[in-house]
Amino acid sequence: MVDASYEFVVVSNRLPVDRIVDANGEVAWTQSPGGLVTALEPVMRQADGAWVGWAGAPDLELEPFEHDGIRIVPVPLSALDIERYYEGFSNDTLWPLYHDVIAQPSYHREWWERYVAVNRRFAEAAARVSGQGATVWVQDYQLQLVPRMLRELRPDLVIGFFNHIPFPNYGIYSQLPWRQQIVEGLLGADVVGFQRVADAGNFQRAVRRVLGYKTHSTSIEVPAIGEQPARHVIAKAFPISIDSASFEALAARPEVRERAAQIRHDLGDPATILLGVDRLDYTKGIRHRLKAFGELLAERRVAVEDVSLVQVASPSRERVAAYMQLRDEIELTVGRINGDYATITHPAITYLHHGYPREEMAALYLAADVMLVTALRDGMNLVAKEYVAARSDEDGVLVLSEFAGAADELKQALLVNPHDIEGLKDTVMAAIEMPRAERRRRMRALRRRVRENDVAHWSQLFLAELAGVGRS
Ligand code: GDG
Repeated sequence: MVDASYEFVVVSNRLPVDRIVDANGEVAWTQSPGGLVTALEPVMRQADGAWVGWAGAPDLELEPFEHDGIRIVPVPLSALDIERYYEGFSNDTLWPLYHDVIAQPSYHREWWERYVAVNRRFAEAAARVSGQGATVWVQDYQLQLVPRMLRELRPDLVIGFFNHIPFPNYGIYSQLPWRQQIVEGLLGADVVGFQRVADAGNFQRAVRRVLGYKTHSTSIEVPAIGEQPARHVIAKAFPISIDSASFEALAARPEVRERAAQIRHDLGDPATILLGVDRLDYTKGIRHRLKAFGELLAERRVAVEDVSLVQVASPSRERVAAYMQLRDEIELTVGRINGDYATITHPAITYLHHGYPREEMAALYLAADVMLVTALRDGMNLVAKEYVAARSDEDGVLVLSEFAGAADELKQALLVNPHDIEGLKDTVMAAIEMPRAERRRRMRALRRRVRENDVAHWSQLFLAELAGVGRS
């Protein structure tokens, strides 16, 4: 049994802890390294907080427990829930749709039914643990129906929602057979947060078109529904960030710096190291990046002795067909480029299909002269911000897609349209050839921005907006 007593409740698809089973079958929990946990931890401790989410493995019926001062409330998912709610509706319907149909979304009614059922389970779990008048913050596209379900169960709660991925324009959104239910689900929140101003605008337009409600600036007028009184819902941009100070400190550790030097050496001390770090996902523009680099080699604008590309593609959603196909395409391309241009001593591309510890990621950022973020569509892109935070030497060039949310903030990066392969090639060359003084000037400005808007600032802004609503 859990008391309905928590004043601050976070609801996300995944819990902020990972379950580790050792060789003796002993179970332990470790905190997962995400920025969200770091940002919310102080609020959690101060406000008597609970975190509701899935533990990451099928069919685990776990009692709530305490981890590092945070109440963890597991929500079980069966293998069929994972297949239909998570891999299906979340990652093969909503994900491609919300990223401007870069891949074709699949619409299946039984996936939708499972999405509704699982969202209800999360809402019920949150309703059970929330104290009277508590603040509940629901995270991301897997749980868009939770705000409304929760409001129906518990009208006393103050409810926030944050969408970590883009919200598409209405022409695309309107494809969704359940477009009305999703918009109504989100409007159960008092504050609906988005990464970019454009995302909040797209959502407001969807509300006007689907439901005919009026909007003024960031406010949406929701009329009385049944017993529920008329309300104002705020839809607004709150660009997320990283824990920049801790990332900077990590990158400053002597062993991380030594590791960075070692990486450069092991790659044959090329004049320039280009780096890409992404989950292996079709939104990240990895193919476009490889194509541009392959053409630069073919045209002899760069040589493998001088310029080396390291691509970390961490395994992701490996049971979804579009991701299997993407992996094949990328690995074929890497193989061809290496086959054509690598020498015994100098690979053209070092391709790593692994997840790495944070220390290794920081060392890679330090080793890289040029960071390539060429997403075709991305809510924010934290890798871009991590690269900047790591570079306390004020060196390194960030090449950043216009289509990543981070481009709204990181204006001193070299902004690119990754679909324009010629433009991308020219930008990569400009990054390789950029004089030290200009690199420094740009990196300083980027660092100022990332330091000022860190993830703690992000959560404070969001929660302050939510507290304002609660008082009105
Ligand atoms: C979604 C939105 C939005 C990656 N590989 C490894 C590893 N990572 C870490 C990175 C970074 C995080 O994962 C990825 O965050 P991104 O923001 O780049 O992208 P998504 O995973 O698509 O995240 C995105 C974000 O939510 C937050 O709102 O910015 O737009 O799509 O922190 O460093 N970390 C480690 N090993 C790896 O191999 N340790």
